[in-house]
Amino acid sequence: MTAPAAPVVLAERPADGVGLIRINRPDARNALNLEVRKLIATHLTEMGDDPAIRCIVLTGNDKAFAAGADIKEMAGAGTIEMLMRGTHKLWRTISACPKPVIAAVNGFALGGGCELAMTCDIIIAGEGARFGQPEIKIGIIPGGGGTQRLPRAVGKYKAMRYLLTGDLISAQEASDMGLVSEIVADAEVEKRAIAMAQQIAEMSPLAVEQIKECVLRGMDASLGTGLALETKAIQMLFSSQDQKEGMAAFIEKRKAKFTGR
Ligand code: CO8
Repeated sequence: MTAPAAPVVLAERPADGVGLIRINRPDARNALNLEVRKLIATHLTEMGDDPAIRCIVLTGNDKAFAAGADIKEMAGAGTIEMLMRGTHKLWRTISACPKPVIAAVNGFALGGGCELAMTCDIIIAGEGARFGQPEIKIGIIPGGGGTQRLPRAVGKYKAMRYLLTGDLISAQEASDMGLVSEIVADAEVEKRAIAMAQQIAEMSPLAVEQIKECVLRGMDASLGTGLALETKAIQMLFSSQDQKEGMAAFIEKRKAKFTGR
C-alpha cells in the first residue's frame, strides 16, 4: 500500500505568535494549482482569525517559492472556466489578512509566485532567489496583480523592462530596485523570516494591524486621505491598554508586555 500523499500546503507554528504556511509541491516547482491556492487562502483565513497568531510567514522550499500558476492546469481552459475558478480571490485573502504576512523566498518566485510574494507585506529573499513575470513568454500577461504591484514597487521603467521581456530578476537586482525587504544567505531565509515574525509578534497587535491598514489603504489614496487615516489610527490607539503599557514600560526601563487590548 502506498503512503498517502503529503498535503500540497502545510500549516505550522514554528514559534510563539507565529504561523507558517509552506507550499509543498516540490515536483512541480511549487506551481500554484487550484488546490494550493485554496489551501493557502484557508490557512491564511484561519491564522488571521486566531488570536494566538500575530504574524505569518509564507514560504516554499529550497528550489522554489512558487514557479507561477500551474501552466498544465490552465493550458486548455477557456474564458468562462478561468472566471469560474475565481483564483483572483486568493490575492484578496492575503491583502485582507489583518496580520502581517512575510514571504520567505528561496529559488524561483515567478509569475503568480512573484505576485504572491508581492501581495505579502515583507519579502525576505535568499541570495540565489530569482524573481520575474515571465508570462509574456507563454502568450499571456500577469493575472495576479503583477502589472499593478510591480510598477508600484519598483517604478514604471524597471517594471516595463521586466514585464515586457520576461527576464528573470536576481535577488540583488530585486533588492536594489525595492522589490525585496532583505537578502540573506539561502540557508538562513526561513530562520530570518521566523525571527522577524517573532519580533513583530511581540509588538502590540493593535498597532501592528493599524500600520498594515494605514500603509495598504494609504497607497491607494491621496496623501491627504492617507495622513488623515493615520491620524485617526494613532488617536484611536490612545484608548488601548497596549499604549499605556508601552509608554509605562519605557519610563520604568523594562520590556513591554502587549496583550492586544
Ligand atoms: N506550471 C506547471 N508545472 C511547472 C511550472 C508551472 N508554472 N513550473 C515548473 N513546472 C514543472 C515542470 O513542468 C517540470 O515538471 P516535469 O518534471 O513533469 O517535466 C517540473 O516542474 C520541474 O520543472 P523544470 O524541469 O522546468 O525545472 P527547472 O529547475 O529546470 O526550471 C523553472 C525551473 C525556471 C521555474 C521552469 O520550470 C519554468 O520556467 N517554469 C515556468 C515559469 C512560468 O512561466 N511561470 C508563469 C506561469 S503563468 C502565471 O503564473 C500567470 C498567473 C496568471 C493567474 C491568472 C489568474 C486569473
